[in-house]
This record gives sequence, C-alpha cells and structure tokens, in this order.
Amino acid sequence: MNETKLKIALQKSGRLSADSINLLKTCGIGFNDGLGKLRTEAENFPLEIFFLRDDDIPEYVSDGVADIGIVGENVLAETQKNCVMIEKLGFGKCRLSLAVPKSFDYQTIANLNNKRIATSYPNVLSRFLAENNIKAEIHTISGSVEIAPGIGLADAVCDLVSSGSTLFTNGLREVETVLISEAILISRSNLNGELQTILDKLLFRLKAVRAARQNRYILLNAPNDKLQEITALLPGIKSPTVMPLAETGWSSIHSVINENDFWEIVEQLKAKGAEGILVLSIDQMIE
Ligand code: PRT
Ligand code: ZN
Repeated sequence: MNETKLKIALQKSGRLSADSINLLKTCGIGFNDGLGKLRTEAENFPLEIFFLRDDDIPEYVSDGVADIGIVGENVLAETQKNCVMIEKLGFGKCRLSLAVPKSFDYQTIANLNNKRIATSYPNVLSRFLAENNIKAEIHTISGSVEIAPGIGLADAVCDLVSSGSTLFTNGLREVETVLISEAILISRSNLNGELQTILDKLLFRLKAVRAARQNRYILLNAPNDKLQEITALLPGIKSPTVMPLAETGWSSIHSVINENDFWEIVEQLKAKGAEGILVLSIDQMIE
C-alpha cells in the first residue's frame, strides 16, 4: 500500500534554498538534496520534496501539484495565487522598495506621478500606486532592475532590498517601502484529513525549532545571598532550576532566555555577582 505523503515545494537554487533545507533538517527530517535533484523523498517523515524556481511555487501549490511550499511573501503577493500563508519562517527577510536616483528631487510620493518605474513586481507595485493615487508608467523587467535609471529606461525603480548596498552602488536612494517580506510556509486551502495530519506534525516541529532559535539555555553560578535577585532576572519556561554547588554558599542556576534580551540580562547577572556564565543554543523547544 502506498503511504500518503505531503508534498512540499522548495526553491531549487537561490537565496531561500539553504535555509529551507536546513529548516527541514533541523526538524529531524532526513533527505538527499544532492545537486540537480528535482524531486526526493524524506527518509523518516511522510514528505516528498520538489525543487523548483521560486516564482513557480505558488502556482504549483494552488494547482495541487504540491500541497505546501516555502516562498518569499513578495513572490506570493506578486503571483496572486490562491494559497494560504501558514507560518512566517524568520529568514529571507527583505523589503520591496521604491528608489530614485540621487539627483531626483523627491519630496513626497506625488513626485512619482507620470514617471516611469522599472520593476519585476508589476502587480504589487500597481496596487501600491493605486492605493496612493499615483498614476505612473510601470516597466516590467525580469532582472537587474537597479540599472534601469542609469541607462535611461526609467525614472525610478521598485526592487527588493536587504542591506541597501545594491541601491547605493547604483546611485539610488530608497524613498518608500512597498512591502516587508520574509520566507513563509504556504499551503493550498483544501488539504484532506490525512495530509492535514502530516502538516500538523510538521508545524509542531517547525514551531519547536523556531522557539529554540529565539531562545538560549543559560547556566551560571550564584552566591546564595544573591539568589533571589538573580532568579528574578531569569524567568525560564516555568521558573529557573536552582541546585546547590559542592562549594557551600553557592548555587547553580539553569534557565532559558530570549535572544533579544540576552546581552542586557548577562550584564545585569554579572553586576549582581553571577559567575561562570555558560550560554548554549537550543535545538528544539517544546512548551
Ligand atoms: O531562480 P529563482 O527564480 O528561484 O530565484 P530568484 O533569482 O528569483 O530569487 P532569489 O534567489 O534571488 O531570491 C529568493 C527570495 O529571497 C526573494 O523572493 C526574496 O523573498 C528573498 N530575498 C531576500 C531577496 C533578497 N533578500 C535580496 N536582497 N531576493 C533578492 N534580493 C536581491 C534584490 O533583488 C537586489 O538585486 O538582492 C539585491 C539587493 O540586495 P542588497 O543587500 O544589496 O540590498
Ligand atoms: Zn525567481
């Protein structure tokens, strides 16, 4: 009997590929992602993996060729396919922005009226311009959008930005954010019961991995007369674990802290007399 498998579409080669593959592997799903593979099956989870161009993923998912997929929010927004966003994945972060040459006297978005804007995102851009009552000419090009003003093809561009260095080296200035994006897990809307059960199992693991990435395990030694003050800084999952050290008057404290608060808390812990602070990354965290 054929086992039911959930079909997932990942980007074949590009900015989201390595992180997408790593995410599944950190979820304990083993598979061969050798070069040039178009399709593979997971060894220890009912999952079939397709490697595709990112732009095609929403269509494959909405058509039911794949059940779920990982793409940038920018791609889903542009292709306007009938897919559901299930989960933000925390990588592939970027923004779709409007940018103009440094010589462009840009004051407000109204300055884009009657201008030519080059982009690979005509649908997202035309919605944004309509919402802002701007009438501009959209020139759709598929790559190297940033060179369009320099060669006289456009007055402005609408392109993805992460560090901003591409815009900078092309003499462009970012003036409006059209869309904020990161990699997301998408699904078709009508998964049957069996596939939904597999997806729920995958989501359970994804959430454990995401929670773990946002937290650190911390161990430290504290003088007993400072225990109360130190444990107050460390909420932990329920509360911190406190164990006596072999040396009298000292305890070992174990806890979990959020990576955003990490440095600030470590400084406060040291100020309160904590010693031997160890910080470990967590693989999975199930609350
Ligand atoms: O071959 P395929 O069609 O699958 O890949 P692709 O070439 O269309 O996409 P790819 O691999 O470049 O990007 C995949 C996804 O990564 C995008 O859809 C975004 O969701 C996300 N992402 C995150 C980015 C960037 N950051 C990014 N910086 N995609 C593209 N860029 C480009 C941008 O277009 C510009 O040319 O990088 C340049 C700007 O980078 P900075 O750092 O100089 O600002
Ligand atoms: Zn693409």
